Amino acid sequence: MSGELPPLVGIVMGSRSDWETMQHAAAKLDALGVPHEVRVVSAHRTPDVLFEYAATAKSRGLRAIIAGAGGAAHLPGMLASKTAVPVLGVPVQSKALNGMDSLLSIVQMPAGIPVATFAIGNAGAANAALFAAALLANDQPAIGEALDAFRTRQTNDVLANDDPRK
Ligand code: RP5
Repeated sequence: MSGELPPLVGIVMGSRSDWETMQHAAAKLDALGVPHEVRVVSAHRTPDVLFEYAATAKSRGLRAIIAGAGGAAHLPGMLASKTAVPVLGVPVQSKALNGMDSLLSIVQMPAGIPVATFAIGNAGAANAALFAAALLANDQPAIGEALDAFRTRQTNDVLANDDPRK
């Protein structure tokens, strides 16, 4: 849904290789009608872009930043250090350590600069998007209604398929 309305959520990731995971955040925001943008912003390879992105996030109207990174995953914490916009961190599943490195890099922020940290991988990306939508729902009724409808559908799907042998 990028392009039409000004984005309310920024999805950023340390590398194009993170898109396989982070597309799950974009898909959820699309499904809920949340305007968003998607960028590759690397803490290590493009630090100046990271600073610029964080410095302008609030004035551009972003209300949340979903940041995915793997390995030595500094991106969410560095963004959070440079903007007051809430940062939702998604640990990408790394090849060497299965994402434990990403998780610990993101979750173990010292007191003072918070990053809301989600599960490793696809579930974390999807849940970060649902969480961002829940934040926005406070003053965007259409997003709240979309979120309620999603939950109702999810519940009904489980209830309609409650015998795992079928
Ligand atoms: C991190 O390094 C990225 O977030 C990615 O998860 C990881 C590997 O990046 P590539 O080598 O695939 O570009 O900065």
